[in-house]
Amino acid sequence: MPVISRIDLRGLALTTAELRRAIPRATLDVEAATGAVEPILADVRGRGAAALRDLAERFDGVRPVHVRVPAAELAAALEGLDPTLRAALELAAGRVRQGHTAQLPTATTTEVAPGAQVRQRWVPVRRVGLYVPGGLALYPSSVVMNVVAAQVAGVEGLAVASPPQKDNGGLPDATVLAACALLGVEEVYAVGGAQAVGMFAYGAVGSEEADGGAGAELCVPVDIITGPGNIYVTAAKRAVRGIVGIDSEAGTTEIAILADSGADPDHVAADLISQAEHDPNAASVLVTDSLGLADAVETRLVERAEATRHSDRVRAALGGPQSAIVLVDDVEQGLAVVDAYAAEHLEIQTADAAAIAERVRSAGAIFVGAYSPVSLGDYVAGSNHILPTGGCAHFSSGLGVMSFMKSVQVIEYTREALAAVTEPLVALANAEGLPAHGEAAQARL
Ligand code: HSO
Ligand code: ZN
Repeated sequence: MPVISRIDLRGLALTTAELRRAIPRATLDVEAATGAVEPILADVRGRGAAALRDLAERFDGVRPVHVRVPAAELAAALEGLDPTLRAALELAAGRVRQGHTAQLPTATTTEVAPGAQVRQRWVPVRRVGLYVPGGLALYPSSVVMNVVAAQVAGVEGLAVASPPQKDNGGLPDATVLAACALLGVEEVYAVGGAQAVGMFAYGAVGSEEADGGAGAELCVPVDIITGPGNIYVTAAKRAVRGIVGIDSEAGTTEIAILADSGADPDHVAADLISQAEHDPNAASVLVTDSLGLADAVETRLVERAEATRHSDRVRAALGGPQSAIVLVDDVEQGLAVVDAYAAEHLEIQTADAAAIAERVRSAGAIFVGAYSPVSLGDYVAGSNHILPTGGCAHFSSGLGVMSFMKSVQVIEYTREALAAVTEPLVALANAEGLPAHGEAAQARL
């Protein structure tokens, strides 16, 4: 079996719908997971911390003593953090802070007529629940992405949840805890999966002494839940949406690379493998008009997949139906293909890469040129790595300060300005059969 399959689109004039289906996606059925998460959400809602401990035992293989991580454990984790790693986290956080500060929206004021003012101002939500996955890898970098974006937005209440680890006495991973402490987050829970989403959406009361006693308020509900996760986390977020706000769906990772004959096949292969190592269902897609590049990348994929630490996972991801080398006639057709695919991450490694990137409508994040690999954005670029997957980039954006903000419209008219529009106001009110609306304006004049 080849390391990766090929899809040949050369010579085909595809319709928009055909373009969207040209690259298959992993069949991870979030809808199907909904049935599994509903009882979990109901259990957390009904029994609070008692349910959280039972569910941790079942799904994480450990029963946490502390559902909320004690302050002393956070301090100890920061104390024990390797200095090199600390410096790396500080660099990452600094760049993400810079990149996100520039995103802050400005209020607008419009004088639509003399004395007639409409304004829009932006406010952060009060409290957020930030999810940091565990599972096949550990994600202190996702602490940085979630927390810094929320902090720059001005959110006052930040709570982080991450799965309890068997080898850390039922606490989340030590580096995850250290990253929280480093960024000043004091409220951290050893809760993973759908149960974390339930806790954030409904809040949770304590059940033991370690929670402050049975019935004590352990976790207060949040306004918005963000962060990446598996299909159960994603299904749970869908289920509680409306009770709380959620960010876009950030599920199993995807990388698409649009490359021409000028790209370095070894770099292309390295980048495809870098995201394949996340998950056997990860998608790695190369779209190219160069048969020479396709062949050379395939050779390098075989060699690198063999040598890499997570060889089995990488081979599963590359060999899955969601990964492929796609042959196109030219970069122009390739652009249409990747735009229709709407990858979480899109690399452009072609001549005039910046100009091509400008023409992409749909991608979670675009990495331009030979020296901007996806792993740069995963850690230290200054952008956010919590990005829409599964085609959600067609209609949603990666995490940023706007994910934590909402706008309020403010209307202020003078007597004269109101008088000037009362006639059309009354006409509209009467047309809708709502005369009291018109009378509310007329009564003032
Ligand atoms: N590529 C992942 C993020 C990540 N990579 C975290 C390494 N650590 C999804 O964008
Ligand atoms: Zn990654």
